Amino acid sequence: MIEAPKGMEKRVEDCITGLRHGEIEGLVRDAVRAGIAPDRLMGAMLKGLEGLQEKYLYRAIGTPELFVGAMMVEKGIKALLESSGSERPKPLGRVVLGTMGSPHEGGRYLVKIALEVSGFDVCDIGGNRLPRDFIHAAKEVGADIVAVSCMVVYAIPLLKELIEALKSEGIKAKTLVGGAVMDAGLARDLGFDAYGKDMMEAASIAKALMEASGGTGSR
Ligand code: B12
Repeated sequence: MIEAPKGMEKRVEDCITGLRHGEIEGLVRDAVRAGIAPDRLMGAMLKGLEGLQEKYLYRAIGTPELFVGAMMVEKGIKALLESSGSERPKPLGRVVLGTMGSPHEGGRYLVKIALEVSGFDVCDIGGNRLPRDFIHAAKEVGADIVAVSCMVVYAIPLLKELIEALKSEGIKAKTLVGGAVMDAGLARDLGFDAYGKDMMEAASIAKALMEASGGTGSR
């Protein structure tokens, strides 16, 4: 019997919130075969990730489970792209993402997956990055958004340098920052367009930044 599309989307979502990591690829492939549109499946995986974030906030799960969930979504996206071929949804925008001045990568990974499952193309430039690395990547990919993870206080002056360098290079990409030592006030004082406290905010704020600039970033 062919399952109703809504039922399959819910199963994908529940698979992620239930952390049943062995099932995600098969479920996504079955859903594609059943004719569910890629953007609906991405939406189902995003809901799954949202569900995990909620559990995390209520301390029902810890950080390791969040990473398992993100890895499941990464596998799900890969299975979706492999099995849906040319039907790939048009990206919402291009994001350059990196960690400024330190090697921390956990938060950046979660942010990357949340952005990807929300429909963004993400160019992850890694950790221990300097302003010039962001500038180089933003020019190379034509970034709509430059997103920075800032995990240590000694990277804060580099954030200021980055904002100045983006201006002087005439790069009009929107800027988003987050990480353990950041908050909204500091982000504003440094000249960032937005601050996000976690991966889900990173995704929703990136969408809002794109909408505010008419869907094309500010390039
Ligand atoms: C794990 C860890 C490490 C690991 C990193 C391993 C790795 N491969 O990533 C290691 C051991 C390498 C490390 C090293 C150091 N660390 Co460290 N580390 C941590 C720790 C314990 C956890 C970080 C983590 O993964 N959190 C889990 C993830 C999920 O959370 P998160 O990263 O905060 O990300 C979330 C949000 O912040 C947000 N977010 C993150 N990035 C972005 C980006 C955007 C755009 C948006 C919107 C949102 C967003 O969304 C994420 C999830 O939803 C933190 C303590 C802490 N509680 O944060 C210290 C911490 C960040 N480290 C710290 C320090 C000082 C260091 C060292 C400098 C220590 C030293 N003296 O050597 C070195 C760095 C050395 C160097 N070479 O530069 C300090 C920074 C304090 C400060 N005031 O500067 C912290 C806060 C610990 C502390 N309380 O002192 N560290």
